[in-house]
Amino acid sequence: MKLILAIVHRDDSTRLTEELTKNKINVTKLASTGGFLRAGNVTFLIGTDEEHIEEVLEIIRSICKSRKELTAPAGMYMGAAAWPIEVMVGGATVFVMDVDRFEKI
Ligand code: 2BA
Repeated sequence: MKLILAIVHRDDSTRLTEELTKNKINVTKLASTGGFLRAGNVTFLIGTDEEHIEEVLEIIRSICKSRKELTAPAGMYMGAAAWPIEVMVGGATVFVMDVDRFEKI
């Protein structure tokens, strides 16, 4: 058993949920916030067997696209507001972890 933890852009989260559930993949979504942009994103928890890992990753790849976001750095620079900077976000940040034990109680 593996746990996939995938942090995705909020604009991709509805389609990703639909596609995963359509393929009978169980998913839990958590509202999360990126530390750098301090903007909302969505964290997916997906518990699945090893043989489904690539299928899940392929679905995530097909839906989560990278995009540019503008962010205003915190604070002032020499008395003036700092210029917004552009950062590239996503497609998705994915961690795949081993699960020692899985029980539904
Ligand atoms: P944020 O922390 O809001 O980061 C958004 C994007 O800003 C990142 O996109 C990256 O392109 C850029 N960025 C982050 N830290 C930066 C820095 N110190 N200097 C310059 N640019 C920086 P992604 O890498 O695609 O990450 C998207 C979101 O995934 C992150 O949102 C965060 O919520 C999560 N994430 C990424 N790497 C992570 C990690 N190693 N552990 C936990 N969460 C992670």
